[in-house]
Amino acid sequence: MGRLVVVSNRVADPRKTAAGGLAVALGEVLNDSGGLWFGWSGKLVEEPVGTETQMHVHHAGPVTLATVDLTREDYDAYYVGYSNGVLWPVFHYRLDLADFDAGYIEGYRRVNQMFARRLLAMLQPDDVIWVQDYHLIPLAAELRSLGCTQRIGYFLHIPLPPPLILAAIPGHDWLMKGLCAYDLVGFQSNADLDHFCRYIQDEAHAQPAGEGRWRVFNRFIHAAAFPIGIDVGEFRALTAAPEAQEMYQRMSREYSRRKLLVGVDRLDYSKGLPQRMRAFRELLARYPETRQSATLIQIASPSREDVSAYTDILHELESLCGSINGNYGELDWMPVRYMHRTVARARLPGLYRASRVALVTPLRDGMNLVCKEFIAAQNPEDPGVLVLSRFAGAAEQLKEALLVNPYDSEGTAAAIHLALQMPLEERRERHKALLATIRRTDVHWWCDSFLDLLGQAEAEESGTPWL
Ligand code: GDG
Repeated sequence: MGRLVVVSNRVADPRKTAAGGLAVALGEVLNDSGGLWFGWSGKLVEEPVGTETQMHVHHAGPVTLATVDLTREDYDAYYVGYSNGVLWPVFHYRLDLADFDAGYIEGYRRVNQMFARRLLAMLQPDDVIWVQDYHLIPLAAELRSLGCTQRIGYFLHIPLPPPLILAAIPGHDWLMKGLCAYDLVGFQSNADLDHFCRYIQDEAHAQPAGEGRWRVFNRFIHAAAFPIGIDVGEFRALTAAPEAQEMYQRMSREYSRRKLLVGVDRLDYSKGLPQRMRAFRELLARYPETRQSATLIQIASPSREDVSAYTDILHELESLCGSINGNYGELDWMPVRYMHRTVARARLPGLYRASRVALVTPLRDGMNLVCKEFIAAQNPEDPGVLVLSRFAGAAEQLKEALLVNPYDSEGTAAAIHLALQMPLEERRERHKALLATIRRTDVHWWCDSFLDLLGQAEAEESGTPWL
């Protein structure tokens, strides 16, 4: 395979220890092939729309990191407006939160065109390009219209909803046609893949052309599911390191008489945090013995605070935590410990390992990596139990978790109660199966299997007109 070129909204230096599993895994492949990683620098400049902003090029060993700045107007329309104000809510089935402003889609297209122009100048003939996530759906179409004939793959990290929900987006046909300019389109789950296949059949008359292959808009594309994983080895090493050990000891001492439940999420309306609090309140109400014996630690790390739906969810959550503690707390026990802060990555595994139950209950999630991190951090001799939403992509794989419907607070409370009481033997059996699954489909498997299939996909025929 030729040189790998990764394109994503943000670029991470894979050598930095704060980088997550995805950056590390992509970094490894980029290192092997001496690759290029291209994206936004994270910097905003005050230049007028349409001027070419600055490009920054750094070399991290054999990997080249190339980033461009955005103007404030482009950022507001492309990132805050269209990516996070339209695509994020709609793809998470929240049409009620979408803000369909015509200016946003223009800015989204403008930034994708600018990315295409800047990237094209850096491409080599045998490059293989891998575009990440919802910010950059039209990138391949823009590259193709400039004459790019290299192989281009795309992976969507968030869910893809059914055709009727997608059709609520003004310009959905343009957006989805853009996906068909790739050679391979990857999804987190079979459910998302199925929605894509239905859409291109219903709206674009796509014809099946062999396993996972379609003929659509006069060209062939592949579509498949690649559930993303974590670097299990790296996470277990992090769990054994001094900072996590120290956290584990401290939490175990502090909660020696109580069982700890843990939730770790970006503060996002897709994560179902108010619903989780209502289920926990239901647990305290219906099972009085839990009142003195269970404590929920909820980390809600700050996220996208410039989008108004995020401040609404913050207030709802604060009010629920306050009322649960006010109604059920005792002088020597508070049911909920809620933190609107980011916890250092090195300490997270210690917190996971000290917890008897993890509550991973999103209303929708492409995959969800927290549940996989929780499994990786457990002591196999005395593991905790995973309570997982059936609406997380991870639920397709993690069948040995206790699967719940997060909208049903009574049902979720009953599952949490079961988790708190689960006998050791059953905890071990479930954990063993879950650990085997996340090992088999770790982030390296994800990367390799995507790139293998992209390597097999036919390269775009040169000169094919596009859009
Ligand atoms: C998107 C999709 C898909 C969270 N709080 C803290 C913290 N985190 C870390 C977790 C985990 C990551 O952030 C969150 O990953 P998720 O997968 O759960 O969710 P999204 O951020 O929404 O990611 C998702 C993912 O892309 C990958 O494809 O799984 O479905 O929505 O690693 O540990 N990390 C630290 N402190 C925190 O307070 N250090």
